[in-house]
Amino acid sequence: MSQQIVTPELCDWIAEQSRVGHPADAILAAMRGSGWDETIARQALARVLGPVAAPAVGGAGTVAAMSAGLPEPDLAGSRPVLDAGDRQVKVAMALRQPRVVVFADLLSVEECDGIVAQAAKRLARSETVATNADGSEVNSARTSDGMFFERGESELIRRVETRIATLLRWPLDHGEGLQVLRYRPGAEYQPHYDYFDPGHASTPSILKRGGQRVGTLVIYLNTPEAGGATTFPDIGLEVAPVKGHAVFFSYDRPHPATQTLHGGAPVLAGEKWVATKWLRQGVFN
Ligand code: PD2
Ligand code: ZN
Repeated sequence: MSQQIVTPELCDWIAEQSRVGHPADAILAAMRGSGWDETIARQALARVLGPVAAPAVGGAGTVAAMSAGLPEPDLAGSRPVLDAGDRQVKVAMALRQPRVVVFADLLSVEECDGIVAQAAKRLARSETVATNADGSEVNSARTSDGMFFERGESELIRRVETRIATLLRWPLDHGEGLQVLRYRPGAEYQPHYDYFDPGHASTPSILKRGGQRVGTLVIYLNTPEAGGATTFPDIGLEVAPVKGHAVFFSYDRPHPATQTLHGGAPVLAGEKWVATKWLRQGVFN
């Protein structure tokens, strides 16, 4: 096929296949078999069948089974405010495909300051800085400083983790410990995927502990003076960091077709602090 676009005829065909009982993954397989690019095919499926119309990591098959396999806030009814147990959280923006949701006021100002204070004592350079042949430093993908909290290690961390589990309807024990990053002016996080690369030698051993990552929540702990947006290059989205707000996205399999490439744009002035919660398929201990 030369030019591939999602036409009304293609959408009608997908709707008919679904109506007669074919699950989304069978429709995807048929499309791929007749030469459709996987990303375009998934976009078309999502447009016709809904937000999670793609085979889940576990490969269950039907649209209903797929939607059960990912963290997902309860966005039914387009309510502007969600009940996260101990706090009402605003939905500032929601995108279906890829699933990206921006929350406002997930954390209070005091909670943000509390996490920064607890993390600041333990910050270390995030990445080993590589050196060129002449000994000068190579700019690594992530030029921030970071640390990990143990899950549930303080009352504040437990409270925030419980809220996240309620909001995203994903068991608390399927989450990694919160990671805090501090970006100074000029620091950035180049675009990457958060899932573990299936082709990387270390991945099988990483997956023994909790399986793949299936979702990410980046919480902004301060508002930088300038720069530092979280960017999604595949979909042209930039989320401005605002203290207490957060951006959530999920990915049903470890593949670029999920369109979850994302990065942290350089901080231009001031500092940027974030806390990231990665969600796994299974129990992470
Ligand atoms: O700080 C960010 O905006 C950012 C961007 C990309 C954080 C992460 N990835 C991450 O923690 O995975
Ligand atoms: Zn990331």
